[in-house]
Parts: sequence; C-alpha cells; structure tokens
Amino acid sequence: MLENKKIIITGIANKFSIANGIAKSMSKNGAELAFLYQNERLLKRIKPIAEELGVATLVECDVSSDDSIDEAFSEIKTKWGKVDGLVHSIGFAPTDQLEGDFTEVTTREGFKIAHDISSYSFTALAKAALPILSENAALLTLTYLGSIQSLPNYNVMGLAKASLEANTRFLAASLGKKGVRVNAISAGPIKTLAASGVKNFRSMLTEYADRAPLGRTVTTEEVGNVAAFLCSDLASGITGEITYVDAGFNTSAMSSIPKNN
Ligand code: NAD
Ligand code: 0WE
Repeated sequence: MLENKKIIITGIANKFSIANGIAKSMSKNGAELAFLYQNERLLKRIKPIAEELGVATLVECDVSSDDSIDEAFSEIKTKWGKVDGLVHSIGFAPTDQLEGDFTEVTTREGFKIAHDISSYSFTALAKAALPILSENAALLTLTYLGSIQSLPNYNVMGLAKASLEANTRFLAASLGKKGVRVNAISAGPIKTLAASGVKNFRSMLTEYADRAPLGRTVTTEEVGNVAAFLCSDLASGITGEITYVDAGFNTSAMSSIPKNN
C-alpha cells in the first residue's frame, strides 16, 4: 500500500507510543521511514525500534524550537530529497494543567505551551516539509475526543486538540492546490507514556470499553493501520477529515448492557 513512499514519523517515545504502532503498520505496508525524536534521552528507546523496522534515518527535532525544526528538515532534505508523508504524533501540556478543575488550574503559560506544542507544531512541521513534499503527499496528526466534548482533567488539552483539528482543515485548504492531503485520526484512550501520569486512567479505559459498541478499547496497531491507509493513495479522495478510531465510542451515548435495573 505504501511502496516507494518516504514517510517521516514523529512522536515515538517508546514501544507503547501510538507513533510506534503507526511505524509498524507503515513499514509492513512497504514505506521507507525516518524517525524524528524529541531529544537524546529518548534515543536508547528508539534505536531498537528503528533497527527492528530497518529504519536508518533518525533525526533529533524538538518542535518547541524553530532552529531545531529547520536543522532536522535540512538533514532530511540532504538524505531523501523528497518526502511523501509526515505523521505528527505529538502532544504536551504541563502536568499541573491536567489535574483538577479547569477554571482553577488553567494558566496563561499552560495554555500557551499546550497550544504551541500540540497544535502550532503541526503547522510548523508542514511549513518546514513543504519545499520537499511530493505531489500526492499526505500529512497526518493524532487528536482526541476532548476537542469536542468535555471530560474531567483533560482540560486545556481539549482546547489545544480543538485548535489542532481546525489546523487540519486549514492546512488541507492551503495545501490542497499542491495535491497534498491533511487528515487527523481521533484515537480512543490507550495506555501510553503520555497517559501514564494521568489520574484514574485505568478506570477511564474500563468506562470506555463499556460504552464502545465493540465493547473494548483500541490498540496502537489498529490506529496504525488506519494511519497507513490515510497516507496511502487508497485515500486519495480524503482530506481535512477527522477519522475516529475508537471502537465506536463517540457514536454511542450509553452502554448497551444495563448493569443494574
Ligand atoms: P507518547 O508519550 O508515546 O507520545 C507523545 C510524543 O510527543 C512523545 O514521543 C514525545 O517525545 C513527543 N513530544 C512532546 N513534546 C515534544 C517536543 N517539544 N518536540 C518533539 N516531540 C515532542 O504518547 P501517545 O499517546 O502515543 O501520544 C501521541 C499523540 O496521540 C498525542 O498527540 C496524543 O495527544 C494523541 N492521542 C493519544 C491518546 C491516548 O490515549 N494515548 C488518544 C488520542 C490521541
Ligand atoms: O492527548 C492525550 C495525552 C495528553 C498529555 C498527557 C500528558 C501527561 C504527562 C499531554 N501532556 C502531558 N503532559 C505530561 O506531563 N491523551 C488523549 C491521553 C489522555 O490524557 C488525559 C486523558 C487522556 C485520554 C489526561 C486527562 C484525562 C484524560
């Protein structure tokens, strides 16, 4: 499905990362991959993953810095010349923003960081990649239901994801004339590093499974397969779209089997 495509993957922190599920599926489907990693500290986790998938291009890129982004893309340009796809799997808010009452805990600085790292970085990477993007290239990001519905503790990240989804539509409108598609996957909750510090995450997963039509949560492999499809030419008619990979959770208002009545 992705033969002869060169795809950049961001956001692998360890084997549990959604970006790792995406890398595995894209690799299985024939893509040649490059990994952008946040900092050197993560290298020892990423190297074995890269080796297993035969990925030779590992480049440091901290999306909070324009210089870091510029350096990373000049390295990719030298190595590859062109790029057929980019996966943005990056989200961050300071921990103090993600626990407690929204009105009380949200600060100007927390808001700024969450939007900078979780939404603007998608625009920034698209901008940096544009000179080497091939015709029919595809960009993809990862979002969450908290963008359109409130839930406890997700707080300012919900606002940042709403911005990221609008970002997806505006990038799609901007890059469509070049044949470039831009989409997002809204994934159900998965126990990754970004979820590990979250209070009551396990009980959230149970509640999700109860309400989801499939009666379970989703895996990074399932998200990865949809990512591979969206970045392939099979999805040539899809852009600006948010595709839910959540076992149907967002389509269901109540669990189907009453517990007590
Ligand atoms: P993860 O912790 O494995 O991945 C988050 C990644 O963001 C890490 O690799 C980290 O290095 C990277 N990152 C953070 N700040 C960065 C910076 N300044 N520069 C470069 N990289 C930076 O967790 P994950 O759950 O795989 O998250 C990936 C994406 O999926 C995020 O956008 C997240 O919001 C989204 N998402 C997660 C879930 C879930 O339940 N896990 C559900 C829906 C969407
Ligand atoms: O988007 C996310 C993860 C967001 C996230 C998580 C962290 C934890 C560690 C962003 N920044 C940080 N910063 C840290 O320091 N998800 C969709 C997973 C997630 O996170 C939640 C959730 C869900 C689901 C936080 C609160 C409530 C639900």
